[in-house]
Amino acid sequence: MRNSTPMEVTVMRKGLPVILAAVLILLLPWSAGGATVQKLTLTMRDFKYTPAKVNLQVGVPAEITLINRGKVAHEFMIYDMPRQMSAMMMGHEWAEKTNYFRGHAVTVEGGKTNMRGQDLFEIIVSPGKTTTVKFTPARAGTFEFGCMIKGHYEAGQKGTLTIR
Ligand SMILES: [Cu+2]
Repeated sequence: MRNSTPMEVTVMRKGLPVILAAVLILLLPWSAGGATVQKLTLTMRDFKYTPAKVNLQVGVPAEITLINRGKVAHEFMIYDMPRQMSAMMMGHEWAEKTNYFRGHAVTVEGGKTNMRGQDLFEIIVSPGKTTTVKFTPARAGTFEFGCMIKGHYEAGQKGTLTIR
């Protein structure tokens, strides 16, 4: 700017509102429709999730795609970080008690689901299948996701979901 000729300054002054208008037009569909979706893909294997550490933003629609590349079915549930979860039944109880999806509107495309009352509790994905889970995280914190099928959690099929 310091070396600009008067001509260049004029162009810049006239050009700025046009550029601003163009930026606004580009941004409008995103802000107006809330079209931003945060997408995550979790691959399920016998017996782990990849990646095992993921992040989501609170208040932004989320889409989690679960791909089962294992030889057996796997579950997906999100719950509070457990202090200790040695036995499988304890795990299921904890996951149910602290189920992240409580009070959330959740859409699941593909896969089987189990409900607890009005709330989605777990999603079961068959080998070779893909399931998409859509919801808007309402609560921030550090949570665990895991598969509570006998032996799977114990073998390490779990991960950490941080919601900010
Ligand atoms: Cu599993």
